[in-house]
Amino acid sequence: MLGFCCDFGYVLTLLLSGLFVIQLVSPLMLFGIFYRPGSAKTHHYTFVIKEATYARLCNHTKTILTVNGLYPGPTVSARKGDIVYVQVINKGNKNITIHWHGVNQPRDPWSDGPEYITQCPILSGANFTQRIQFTEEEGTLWWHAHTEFDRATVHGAIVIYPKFGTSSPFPKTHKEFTLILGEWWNANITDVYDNAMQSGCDFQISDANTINGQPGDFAPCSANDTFKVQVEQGKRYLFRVINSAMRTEFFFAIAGHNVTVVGSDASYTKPYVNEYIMITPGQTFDLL
Ligand SMILES: *[C@@H]1O[C@H](CO)[C@@H](O)[C@H](O)[C@H]1NC(C)=O
Ligand SMILES: *[C@@H]1O[C@H](CO)[C@@H](O)[C@H](O)[C@H]1NC(C)=O
Ligand SMILES: *[C@@H]1O[C@H](CO)[C@@H](O)[C@H](O)[C@H]1NC(C)=O
Ligand SMILES: *[C@@H]1O[C@H](CO)[C@@H](O)[C@H](O)[C@H]1NC(C)=O
Ligand SMILES: *[C@@H]1O[C@H](CO)[C@@H](O)[C@H](O)[C@H]1NC(C)=O
Ligand SMILES: *[C@@H]1O[C@H](CO)[C@@H](O)[C@H](O)[C@H]1NC(C)=O
Ligand SMILES: [Cu+2]
Repeated sequence: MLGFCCDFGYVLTLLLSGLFVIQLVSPLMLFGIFYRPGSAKTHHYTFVIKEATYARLCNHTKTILTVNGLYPGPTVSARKGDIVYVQVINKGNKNITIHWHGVNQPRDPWSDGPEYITQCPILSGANFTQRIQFTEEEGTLWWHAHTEFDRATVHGAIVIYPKFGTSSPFPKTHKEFTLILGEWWNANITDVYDNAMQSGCDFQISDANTINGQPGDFAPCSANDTFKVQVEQGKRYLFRVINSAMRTEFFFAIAGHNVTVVGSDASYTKPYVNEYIMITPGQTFDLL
């Protein structure tokens, strides 16, 4: 599955950096004594994993697993160089992990999330504090559950702003918006996963594609809930687009406009103008 490929890459990197740590541990400790991280800040978040009731596509009211009752979940924002501590309190009915998609996690492998690879799941009723350091990343990433199919509803954006005194290499924007593209199943997510595991067949196709948890106004009963942003003609906006879908690649466009890609997966890109983007699961694009 596309969404998970990257994580195997991490494991290799982590194993390699593990070897380096053994050799570098004393120079690093010396360095640690003298090094003062200028304006780096520490942020604290609390993620309560819990069930919440949501209705989409007419009658389909159901409980889904969420962080803090929100679907999509809260945005984690910081500046490059900052450290974020997230206390995950699992009040849900499942064992779960949270993964920081695309963050290198140097020296924090046990906070990285893939279940049974870098950490055991956080048991239902337990809590675990994860440390995330943005050493290289700048732009847009996301976090998501890394257990079974739970990331279908347990996910949110990560926004990493430039360090104080530095700025993004693209023109100033009037405002910015985060668009999390995703999928909604009327069925119970655990059942969708279990059915595929038991039958060996493909996963049941989702009932709707979503933007920030809302099916578009083409979908039944969603006219009042479609995600909308208000913009002023002639102004420049930044859209942070995240594909949180389990398995769907999306084409994304803004009617009557071209988009300029200026970043992807928390790295800046050479500006690229096109009528649309194609975005795969796990990927992010920053668009003007
Ligand atoms: C909603 O539920 C009612 C009553 O159960 C049923 O008659 C109707 O067909 C349902 N509509 C949809 C779109 O599922
Ligand atoms: C989803 O299905 C699982 C397994 O069948 C069950 O334990 C869980 O309670 C169900 N969740 C909801 C919200 O119905
Ligand atoms: C969570 O993990 C524990 C320990 O492995 C296990 O006993 C329990 O059944 C798991 N809970 C669920 C809901 O899968
Ligand atoms: C977190 O778990 C520890 C035990 O591991 C417990 O003492 C503490 O009260 C828990 N905190 C919360 C907020 O649940
Ligand atoms: C949208 O909201 C209006 C006013 O509250 C209501 O009359 C209408 O039935 C709603 N439409 C849908 C599709 O939910
Ligand atoms: C988008 O770019 C194409 C190719 O450069 C151009 O032909 C078209 O007019 C542009 N569309 C808009 C809405 O600017
Ligand atoms: Cu991921």
